[in-house]
Amino acid sequence: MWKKERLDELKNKLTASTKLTTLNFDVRDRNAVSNAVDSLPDEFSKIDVLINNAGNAHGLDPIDQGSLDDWDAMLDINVKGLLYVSKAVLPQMVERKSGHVINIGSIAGKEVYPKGNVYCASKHAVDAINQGMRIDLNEYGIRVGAVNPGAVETEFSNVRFKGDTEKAKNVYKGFQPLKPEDVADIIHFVITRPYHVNIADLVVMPTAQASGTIVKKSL
Ligand code: 8X3
Repeated sequence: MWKKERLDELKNKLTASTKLTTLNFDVRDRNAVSNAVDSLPDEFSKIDVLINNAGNAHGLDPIDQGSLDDWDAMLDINVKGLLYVSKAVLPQMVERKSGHVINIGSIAGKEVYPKGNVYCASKHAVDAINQGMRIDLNEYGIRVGAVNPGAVETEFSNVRFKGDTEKAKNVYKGFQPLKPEDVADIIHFVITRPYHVNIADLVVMPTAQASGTIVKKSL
C-alpha cells in the first residue's frame, strides 16, 4: 500500500494544474484489475493511452538456487499483470478503433545475462506480447510499442536485492545511469508523435552501457 501515499501526494501536487484521478490496485489480482478499471469515473473511463509499466526483478540467483516465490512474483507481475490490465482496457480501444499501448520491457527482454534467467524470461515474454498485440490489434488501428530500458536508477535494484541498499547502490556506482525522467521523456515523445507514427520497439541505455553485461565504470 505504500505506493498509495505516493499517488496521493502526486495527485495533490498536480490537482491545481490538471484534472486527474488515481487507482491503486495489485496487478496480480485479476478481479482487482477489472474492478479498478470498471470503477473509473465517467470522465476518465475513456482510456486513450495504456502504459504497462508495473514490473520488478526479484532476486539475482543462478537458476538452481532461485526462489519459487521470486519466480512467481516476476511472472505474476511482469507477465500476467500486464496481460490482466491490457485485457481490461483493450476492448474499449478495439471498439473505438483507436488507442495506444506502450509496454515497458527491458534490455533483459532482448538478451539474457548471468543469473537473470527468470527475470529475462519475463521481459522476453513482454517483448513477445508486444509483438503479438501489435499484430492482433493492427486491424483496429491501435498503436502498440515497447520501450526497453537498460540501467535506470530507481528502486529496481533495491527490490531485486530485497532492501540490501549497499548492493543496490553498487549497481549504479561508477557511471551515470538513466534517470526515471529520461525514460518518461521518451515515453512522452512516443505518445506525442502524429497518429500515423508508431514507435514499435525502442531500446534505451545509458551511454556508459553497451549491453546487459557491459557497462563502462570508472571506480
Ligand atoms: C532493468 C535493466 O539490466 O537490470 O530491466 O535487466 S537490467
